[in-house]
Amino acid sequence: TTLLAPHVWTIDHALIPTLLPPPRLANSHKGMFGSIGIVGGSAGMVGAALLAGRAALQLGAGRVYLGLIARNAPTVDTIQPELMFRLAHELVKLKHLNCLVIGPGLGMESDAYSCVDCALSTKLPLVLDADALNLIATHTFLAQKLSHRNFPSIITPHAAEAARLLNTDVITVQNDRMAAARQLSEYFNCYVVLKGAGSICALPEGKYYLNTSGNPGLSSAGTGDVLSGMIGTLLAQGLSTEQALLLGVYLHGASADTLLRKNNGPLGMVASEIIISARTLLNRW
Ligand code: NPW
Ligand code: AMP
Ligand code: MG
Repeated sequence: TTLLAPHVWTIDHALIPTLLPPPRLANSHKGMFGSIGIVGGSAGMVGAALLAGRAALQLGAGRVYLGLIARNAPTVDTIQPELMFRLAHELVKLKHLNCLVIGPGLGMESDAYSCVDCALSTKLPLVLDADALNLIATHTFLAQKLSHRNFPSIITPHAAEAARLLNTDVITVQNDRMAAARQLSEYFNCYVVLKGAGSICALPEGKYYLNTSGNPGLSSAGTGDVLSGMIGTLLAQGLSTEQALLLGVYLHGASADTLLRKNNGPLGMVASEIIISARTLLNRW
């Protein structure tokens, strides 16, 4: 890791050994690798929640539960039948979860709102992404509830979501990404991943990391949903919030870099491929 400026480090390959989960014991069982709940998937965007869930499973969570918002949502993922399905409003209250991810494809309707409200009341580490952030940006009550939480919260906005949260425009965010990440972290009292080329991670105590992995092949639908599942699964497996955040962000980009080296074509990659590539990398590290 390189110190770029006071309080600003890089996330690079040298940092990885300090972030990895411990080796699995011979007599381990699934209960030792955590249970994660993923809430999202409103009508037309069920895939976003499936991608987060598949990423969480493929990267080692003991159990993965999906709570989909869509009426008539599927109750099985036939491609990934290991995933379990619960009603969204019951999932946010499940007792034995170790982490909740909320937002991928969540939508902005009233049942989505009440799931975010409920999630913010739990003592669980939270990953808030996509429409959970858009709801927080449009409801002061939720924003205040987030900023008063006493348990770890990670928000993972892209530039447009960050602009909504800060009540500004995308150009302002992109012109000083470090300042935007700092303001989000201070205002909402949380960990921040400001996504995009060179994602910035801000920790609440005022440390910043610039990610060095990733490439424009990631500019495609669903890659952010995969990232939220990745960070969530590492939290559920017992990594500290800082470790899960830094490892998840670096692994996500490095998986895309590996795919780019293998099939360096102009069309980039799709989100599902990132999951598989990440699993291979994490097994190797
Ligand atoms: P444009 O497109 O250039 O005009 P939104 P979203 C603008 C779910 N998904 N980075 C951009 O401008 C998500 O989980 C479901 C990014 C556009 O106007 C959410 O729940 C999928 N955006 C929901 O969809 C796969 C930038 O912001 C707007 C930008 C909406 O999420 C896809 C896009 O942001 C998706 O993940 C920047 N640097 N600069 C599924 N398979 O089910 C400007 N924009 O409106 O928050 O939409 O990110 O697609
Ligand atoms: P989302 O916009 O929520 O789907 O998230 C997109 C994901 O892809 C984030 O993790 C971004 O950091 C990543 N990403 C998108 N475009 C690029 C890029 N040009 N370079 C590196 N990473 C990118
Ligand atoms: Mg997104």
